[in-house]
Amino acid sequence: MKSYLVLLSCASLTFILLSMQSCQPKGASAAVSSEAAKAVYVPPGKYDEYYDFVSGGFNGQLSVYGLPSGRLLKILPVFSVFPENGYGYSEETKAMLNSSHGFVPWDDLHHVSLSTTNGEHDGRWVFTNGVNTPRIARLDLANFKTMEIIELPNSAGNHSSPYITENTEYVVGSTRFSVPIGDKVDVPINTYKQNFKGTVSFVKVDPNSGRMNIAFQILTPGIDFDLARGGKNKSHDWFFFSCYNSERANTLLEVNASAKDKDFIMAINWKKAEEYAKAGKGKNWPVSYAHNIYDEKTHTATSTMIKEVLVLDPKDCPDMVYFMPCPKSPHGCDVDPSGEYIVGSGKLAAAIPVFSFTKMEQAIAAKNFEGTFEGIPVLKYDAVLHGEVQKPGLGPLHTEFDEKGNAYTSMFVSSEIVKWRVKDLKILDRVPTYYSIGHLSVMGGPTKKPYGKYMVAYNKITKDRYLPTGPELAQSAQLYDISGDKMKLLLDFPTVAEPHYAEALPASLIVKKNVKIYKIEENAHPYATKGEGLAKVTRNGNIVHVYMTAIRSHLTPDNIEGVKVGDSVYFHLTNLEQDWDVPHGFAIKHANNAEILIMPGETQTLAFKPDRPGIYPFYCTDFCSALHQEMQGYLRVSPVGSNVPLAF
Ligand code: K7E
Ligand code: RUQ
Ligand code: CUA
Repeated sequence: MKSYLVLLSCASLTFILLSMQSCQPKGASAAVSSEAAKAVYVPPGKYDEYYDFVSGGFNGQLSVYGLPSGRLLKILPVFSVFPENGYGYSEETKAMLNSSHGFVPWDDLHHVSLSTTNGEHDGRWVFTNGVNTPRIARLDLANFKTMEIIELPNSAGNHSSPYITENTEYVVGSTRFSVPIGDKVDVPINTYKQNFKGTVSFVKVDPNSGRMNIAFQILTPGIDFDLARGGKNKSHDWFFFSCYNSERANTLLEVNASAKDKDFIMAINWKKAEEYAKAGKGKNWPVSYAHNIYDEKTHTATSTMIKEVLVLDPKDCPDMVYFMPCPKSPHGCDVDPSGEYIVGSGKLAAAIPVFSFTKMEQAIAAKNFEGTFEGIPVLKYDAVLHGEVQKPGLGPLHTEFDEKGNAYTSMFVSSEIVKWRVKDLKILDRVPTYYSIGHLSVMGGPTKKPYGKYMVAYNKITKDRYLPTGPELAQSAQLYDISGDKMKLLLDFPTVAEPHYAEALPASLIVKKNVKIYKIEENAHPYATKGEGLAKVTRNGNIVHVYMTAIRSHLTPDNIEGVKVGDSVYFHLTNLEQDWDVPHGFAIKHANNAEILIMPGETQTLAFKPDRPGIYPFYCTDFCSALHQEMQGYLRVSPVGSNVPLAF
């Protein structure tokens, strides 16, 4: 470097030396860098140890990263249309994005829950939440597809979701924005205190198929629910939710919702709720919500509108809901692997309160209440507190746990992670994050048996970590080694859109599952074409169905005539391949929607309504073979009333 530095002026020399200081560590720290490089290096052709499922925030997608390498393996569309594979564009997948408000092709996806059996990952499903149009989605890890989306009625801002119970009995959602529900809908906003309410939805998950159904909703006061976790072991029957705005402000929340010294952690005994539901204590409310299911045999989604939901009012169901006071607008709400400790993170609090489940049970038995809030008993803070982590840093948000009894809390304001011991609340270590960390994720952190080893920080602000790519930089995740006493930063890696929570799974749980290829003979799509000889074009009125096949390297049929302006043409493309990673794509000039990408053995449909006569070329959009470029054809569209016969 020196050899050409001499040519530079003094000012630029100073600048370069300064930048060298910050980005080129020397001596001891250089050794750390090469150690870090080794720790995250996955040689070409080798696999990562963990699959990390990272929420995409405002892109409505989920992305899969390999850890420790930080390599992006896949983007899975959930709540947003995805031009890459036609999700939400193909006739088969449109119904996945249906709601009681019609087609909603976008959402804000914050959290991820990997299914567990007995509190440990079972590698079956991934649940995610749509915040904006309250929805919960289930993806299947046998095909990495969004298989089901259920809308939550009587709710708005489904933020504390999709957290699960220990055996994935239930997945929950709850209301961040209290809203008028039931028959009161159009009311003045300043009647917030009388008319605005929330709900918690308990969505039952079928243990075999994974199918979701809203079992019941619990009516709550109009305060804002933020995050949640299910209990474990002794707290198995309970669910915990953080909530802010117990002031019930409806304007300028930044001031008005921070007036009180304490808000709440809400504890719900869901086993009791189940009993009340069974005993007929609930009421069926008329509502309307969509339940969308993708069927693997027909490769088609269907959407059903459901017309009522069972609502339990805590007034009619004693001993089901309690409040624990929690300092200063808690955000995160996390349960340790033993199920004994519940951590509520008051964003504005100077300490992190840790509650004891045993003490909570005792306080409930002794009726140790400081009063009630909207008819719900409020337990005494001192009676339920295990203790407070003192001076942790500024802006505690989320906590995860390792296998050695330690907790890790993200500090948004002071941009750091603090490691502390759960038993005696002693702070053991702290590391900076770059910058303003939101969630963090320890491998297996929310399970009963965390794997530890790595932790990832998901930062909200990237500022100077990468060269500018415009005024906005990709969000930055950071990987830490947590196997020793001190946390060590190993790697920065950019993410897709804005990750909130993420959860990782040992790769062995996926590989063993043997993700499968669809067998062509099992394809039950009504317009499947199971062999090239069966390809055809049919007309019924002005509806034209094209039964098309794709195999390396041609589309059949590839010349189609007799289509007229104003016809509705459906290209049903069946991919006849039976090999790994040989999708074929399909696009036609001016089809105003998109392409579709068809996996081996699958059928997908692209609809096309030509608006003028002409010759419309179509082609395969995925480079599939040496003769991929030759995989093309023509559609002739004639004027209305022409008598060009149907031919193919
Ligand atoms: Cu803290 Cu939406 Cu989970 Cu983001 S939330 S950080
Ligand atoms: S072609 S390999 Cu369009 Cu050069 Cu892609
Ligand atoms: Cu098929 Cu390219």
